[in-house]
Formats: sequence, C-alpha cells, structure tokens
Amino acid sequence: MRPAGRRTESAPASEAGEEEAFAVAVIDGLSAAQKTLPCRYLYDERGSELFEQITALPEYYPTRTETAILEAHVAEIAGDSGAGQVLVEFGSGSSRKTEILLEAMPDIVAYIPIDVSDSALDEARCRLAARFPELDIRPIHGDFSGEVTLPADLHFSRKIGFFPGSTIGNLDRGEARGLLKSFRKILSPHGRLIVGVDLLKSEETLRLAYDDPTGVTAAFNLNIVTRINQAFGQAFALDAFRHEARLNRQEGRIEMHLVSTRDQSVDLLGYRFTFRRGETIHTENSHKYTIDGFRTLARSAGWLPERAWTDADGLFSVHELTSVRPGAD
Ligand code: AVJ
Repeated sequence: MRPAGRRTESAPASEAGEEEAFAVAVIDGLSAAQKTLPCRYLYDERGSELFEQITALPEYYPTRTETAILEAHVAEIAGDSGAGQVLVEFGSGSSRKTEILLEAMPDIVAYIPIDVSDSALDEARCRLAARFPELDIRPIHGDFSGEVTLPADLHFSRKIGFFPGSTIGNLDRGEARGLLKSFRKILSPHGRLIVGVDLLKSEETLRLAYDDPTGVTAAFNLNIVTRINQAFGQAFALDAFRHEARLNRQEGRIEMHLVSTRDQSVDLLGYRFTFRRGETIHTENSHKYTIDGFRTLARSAGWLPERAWTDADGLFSVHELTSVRPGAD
C-alpha cells in the first residue's frame, strides 16, 4: 500500500513529483512478498533506446511481424476511413507503424498521438508533418491509461483508435478489459479500434524473444536498477542480479525477472531490502492471447470483434473492433 499522505500517481505535475512517485513505487514494490517494480520505469531514455534495439533483434518477432501484417492488409485495415475521421494513437512512441496506416488514409482530418514522452511526440510530429503536409497533427502529452480529453472541436468526429505493438500485453486480463472500456469511451460514439496482440506460441520461441543471446533484453531489464541507482544513490550492485524470462503458463504470459545471484541486502531510501539468493524482482509481464481469447476479452469490454489478421506462422494478430453501443459505462 502507498503510505498515507503521499501524492497519488495520476499525472505528477513536476519533476519533483515524478521522482517522489518513483520513490514510492520502488519502496512499495520492494516491500511486497514477491518483489516487483512497475514496468513503466523500464522506459526511460536509455530503456527506450534499448527497447528500440530489441525491436530489431532477429529473435524478437513481434515488431517485424506486426509491421508485415499492417503492410499486407492496410487497405482493409484502413477501411472506409472517409472524410472527417480522426486517428487516435495510444502510446504512439515513434509513430513508425502509423505511417503505414496514414498512407492508406488520405481523407483523415486529424491525427492525435498520445504519449508520455515529449521528445518522441516532437520527433514524430516533425517527421509526419513533412510527409503528410495536409494532416492536422494534434499531439497529447500524457498517459493513455489515465483521463484523456480529446480536442473539443473534434468531439463529434468519427474516431479510429490505434493501439499497436501488443502494449496491451503489459496488462493482466482484468486491467486490459478496463483499458479497452476506457478506449471505447474516448472513441465513442461509433468508435473503431485497431489493436495489435501477440499470440500464444511455443516456449522456445517466446523464451528466445525475451532472452536474446546477445543480451540486449538483459540490459533492458537491468536498466531499471541503474535508473534506481541514478535517482537514489548507488544502492544496487549490478552484478548481483541477472535477467530471466519466465513463461507463466497459468497466466498465459512471459514474465521478466531480475534474479538475485546471492544473499544480499540493499539500503535504499532509508529502508533495508533483503534478498535471498534466487529471489526475484518481477519487472514486466507480456501477456499472450489466442485470437478467440482476445475476441472474448474485447466483447467483455463492450467491443464488437470484426476482422482479425495474422501472419502465415500465426505469430501475431491485428484486430478490428467496433463499438455500436454508447461507450458510457
Ligand atoms: C513493449 C510491452 C510490447 O512485451 O514484447 C520486449 C516489451 N519487454 N522485450 C513486449 C518487451 C522485453 C514489449 N512491449
């Protein structure tokens, strides 16, 4: 539990507020029986750089496969994106995959990328403005899982949501349902959502994708400890933890852990955290679905599953969901 009187996590206004939220998350996470750290803290500047490298690894199939699916089916995916429609992207990052869609959606009036990174939004805006000079680009700086208010003048426009990358896999199934409901509200009425979802597959393929032989994913995972050291003093010995990717069959997900390689204690933020040898910090979940399993989840969030596209090897899926009911519950 969060200590009483601390600020809540919603949109820390200042850097000091953000650092305080990070400290609270670290203390809370490392005090739990299964130690844990929120995965969003993996993605600082260095972490985002390492994640970019992951997406280019031969073992990391999702990015490449999703891009190929989008390219192969872009005409269908773009649909009748007739005049007046607005494209809203949740967690837009570099907006690379968006270019594929925008190319096939010449009548889109506005593109609204939502991201927590100002620099990513800026870079994407400049690149897209050069490539699509007619497009009205209206970035929103913020966390898409929180309260999102779209520009008032676009209130009555039809909206297409885009949520690629299987980012939804970071959430457990209950949380994913909540997020899909909130997207339905944001895109209502008559929203349409294109969402990329990674599929369940062999343990071998999953393990290699999340524990590559070159160690990029290990560096990505360990970077969260470096980030804690940088923020709060050099408390962690980096060589005392190693990366591990675990398949949790019960939950249908790959988990990233940092495994303590020895008995140790870590003095941090006025607390002493002890680790037994082999004890882990759970740093990220990556949930995997079947196509039908994801459709069922979408239905439970009030969406109507329409088409779904996949690659020849059935590694990844892109879903089209529509919402005909008012998205107000
Ligand atoms: C950004 C959450 C989609 O789960 O595949 C990649 C993150 N972590 N390798 C994923 C990740 C380790 C990635 N997502």
